[in-house]
Amino acid sequence: MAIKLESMTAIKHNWTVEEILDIYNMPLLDLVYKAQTVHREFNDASEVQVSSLLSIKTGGCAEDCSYCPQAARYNTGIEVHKLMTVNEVSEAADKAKEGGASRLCMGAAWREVRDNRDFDRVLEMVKTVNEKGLEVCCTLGMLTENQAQKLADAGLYAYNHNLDTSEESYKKIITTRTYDDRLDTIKNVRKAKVSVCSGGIIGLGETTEDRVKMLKTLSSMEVHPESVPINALVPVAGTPLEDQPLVPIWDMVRMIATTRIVIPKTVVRLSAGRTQMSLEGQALCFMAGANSIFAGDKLLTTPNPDFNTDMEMFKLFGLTPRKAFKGTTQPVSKIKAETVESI
Ligand code: SAM
Ligand code: DTB
Ligand code: SF4
Repeated sequence: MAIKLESMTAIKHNWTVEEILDIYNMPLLDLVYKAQTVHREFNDASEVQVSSLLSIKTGGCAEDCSYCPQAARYNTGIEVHKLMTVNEVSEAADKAKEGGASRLCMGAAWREVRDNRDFDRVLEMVKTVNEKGLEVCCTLGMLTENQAQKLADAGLYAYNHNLDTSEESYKKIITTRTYDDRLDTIKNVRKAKVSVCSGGIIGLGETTEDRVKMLKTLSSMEVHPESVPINALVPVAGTPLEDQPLVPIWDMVRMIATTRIVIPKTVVRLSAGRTQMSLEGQALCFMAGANSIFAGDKLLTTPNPDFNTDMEMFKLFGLTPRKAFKGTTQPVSKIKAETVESI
């Protein structure tokens, strides 16, 4: 009979900045070893959750996020596009599923959701994608409790709303909303029992302490986010951060490993910036506990490795894509996040 070992690492919600900083600064190989050990204790290390991104409304955003090519005030030359039709989304969802994605994340360049016809259309999109057996995620900006509930009722599985950086550094990157606005939306998503996806970007010019403070905020949440995307800044010409140097792979590995250790059960997503990374670099990120990627040749507006390239990479590393709604037997359209997030 197989003996089930008791879990050796407790899940903590009271990590201090000093403790997290000590983890982040461990000798690199010790850090990766520790992160991989924690990862194997809590998760199936052979599985990677694959999400596909779809920009359902592109550009023209009122916010001033310094990193973002979609802010109307920067001249980035992206093609602005009004809200897609439900049919267009349905076709894109089929393509994502064929490519091996288990989750479709629909992004809109909005400051916040407004209760209007566009939102009704998004609810219809959520319903349509959910009925295809894909996990549906949205990232639409700020949400009220009522809007979060409407999305949940339409079949939304997860909502992405990043903290991006520490509270102190946030003010230098974005002035048109506050850190508390961000936290309030995350609370509203939680209340609607939708799975929370929240992480950040490194390479904005922040300090190590800023990175660690963001992880402190995420790991202090009463319920940890079910997924934490770690993005490397994609510097886009025309944005205030266009001249930022590329993030060294070692910083990405450290950030992923530290996230894995302080939020052990979460899905850590190796997000934007993979086109700038070698296969060896990405292998180290998986060793450090990353267990999700965005797949498909486009993120929202910038390039990303295509599905085939990533499937080759999985084959090379012996990884397999995780099935949608793993761990539940309920009909897809009735699924609520609370029943499916045990990984
Ligand atoms: N407008 C919504 C919002 O801000 O929440 C949703 C879309 S927004 C593009 C989603 C996330 O993409 C941001 O929070 C940020 O973390 C990430 N992002 C945007 N531009 C990026 C870039 N140039 N490099 C890396 N990540 C980026
Ligand atoms: C996240 O953390 N990263 C994704 C998704 N959530 C929405 C977005 C990355 C965007 C990169 C820049 C672009 O393609 O526009
Ligand atoms: Fe708008 Fe989101 Fe880009 Fe900020 S990150 S400018 S809110 S689309």
